[in-house]
Amino acid sequence: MDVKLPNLGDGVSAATVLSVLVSVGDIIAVDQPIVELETDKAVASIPSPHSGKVQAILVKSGDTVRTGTLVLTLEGASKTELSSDTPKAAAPVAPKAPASGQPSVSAGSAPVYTPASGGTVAPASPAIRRMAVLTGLDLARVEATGRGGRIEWEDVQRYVTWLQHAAFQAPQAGASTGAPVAAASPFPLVELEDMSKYGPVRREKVSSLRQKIGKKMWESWVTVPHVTQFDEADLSNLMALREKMNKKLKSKGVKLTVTALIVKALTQSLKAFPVFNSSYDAATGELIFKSYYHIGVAVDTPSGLMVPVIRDVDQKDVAAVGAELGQLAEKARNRQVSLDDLKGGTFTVSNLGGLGVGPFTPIINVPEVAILALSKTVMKPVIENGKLAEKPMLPLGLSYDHRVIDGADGARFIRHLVDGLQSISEADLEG
Ligand code: CAO
Repeated sequence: MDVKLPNLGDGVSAATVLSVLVSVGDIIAVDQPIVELETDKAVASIPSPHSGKVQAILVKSGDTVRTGTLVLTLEGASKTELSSDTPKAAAPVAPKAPASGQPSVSAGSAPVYTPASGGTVAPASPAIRRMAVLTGLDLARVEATGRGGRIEWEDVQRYVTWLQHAAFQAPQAGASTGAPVAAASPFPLVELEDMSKYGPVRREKVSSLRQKIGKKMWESWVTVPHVTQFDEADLSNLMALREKMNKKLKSKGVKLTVTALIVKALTQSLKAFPVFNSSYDAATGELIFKSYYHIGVAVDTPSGLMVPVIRDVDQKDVAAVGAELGQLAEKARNRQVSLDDLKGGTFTVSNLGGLGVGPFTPIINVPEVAILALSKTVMKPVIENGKLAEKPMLPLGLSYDHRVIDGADGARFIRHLVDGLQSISEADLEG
């Protein structure tokens, strides 16, 4: 039986095979990851829709694959084991070998690279063109190696690595510190001294997901001027409401967490301040206002941070939002989240409160323009109507893109949110 690549998700036409996770002769189960793919957006593994014995493998690391590409053939697979749904690309990740064709750069040596002659810019994806506008990178100098003469991210990486070496006048080849050969980095490289001279060290390859996270964080940090504003909300009302609702929902097997209530309540503030639910297209100087409220929730997984997205939160009741939050977080932790689950967010919530920490400054999940951090709710003494009272206070941190949001708007937004959380009622939590 043939196993072909499923739909890779909206807008994803091709992917690169990072690794093949099975071998000829393996007996595999339904939903067992068979290959890991990398797209412009994410790294994901593809689950097998059938069980059986692997007869032949038709792809290898580095191949470009598309929806429908034949991945492998199975013996002894039963049609009854076919998933009824089209399987989706699922979860991240595993260590990634350096992509073939990337320049090998010994620490300290100049990568071999011949920049394009300039003048004409080869075709490139909108993400690459936007990055070039934002950073002032001259794409006409980038040697294009993609299909049909397109500029790929790897081409940009090679060019930037070469520029970095040129800019910092790296030592000549042969002056290596003994570090292993490195793949091209998506970040500006800082020259490292040999740390083993101070004591024993151990080098460990980071996973592809870690590299993706790092790249996203770096892109956000260098392209978006961040401001973080802090406040706190008295959750007495919200926690009492949560307890009451959880009693009602117990029979349905749903348990609402504080995160679910806040994610739901937040959409009212986003509606009141639409710029917080927008993206900024710096290339055209336009704000893109979204009439949908897809909230990303940062999930701590064994492989690293992932941000699955709950769609149309404003149209769902809090029970549906809570159930979806639980399912997506579970899928993320089990590496079963699909590429589509990770896309299309308009605003992100990051709750580290369960880990017991105080206020922190979250990094904006670009191309969104703001992110909300939730920290540990603690009982605190507050003065209310002239009397000392003990209240569960939730610290909030709001980071926003200062290019498009002024401090006063940030203050108004966070006050609106705090007021909304403090006066929350069941009506606010309906679909
Ligand atoms: N203050 C105090 N306690 C909190 C809390 C907060 N802000 N948030 C959660 N908790 C506690 C609750 O007591 C909860 O137990 P109860 O059942 O008694 O309510 C317990 O933590 C567990 O909550 P949870 O984690 O199971 O569920 P959640 O919906 O609150 O959070 C999720 C879900 C996905 C946000 C969380 O599991 C997670 O992964 N958080 C880490 C996010 C992260 O890594 N952010 C950093 C990204 S970089 O900015």
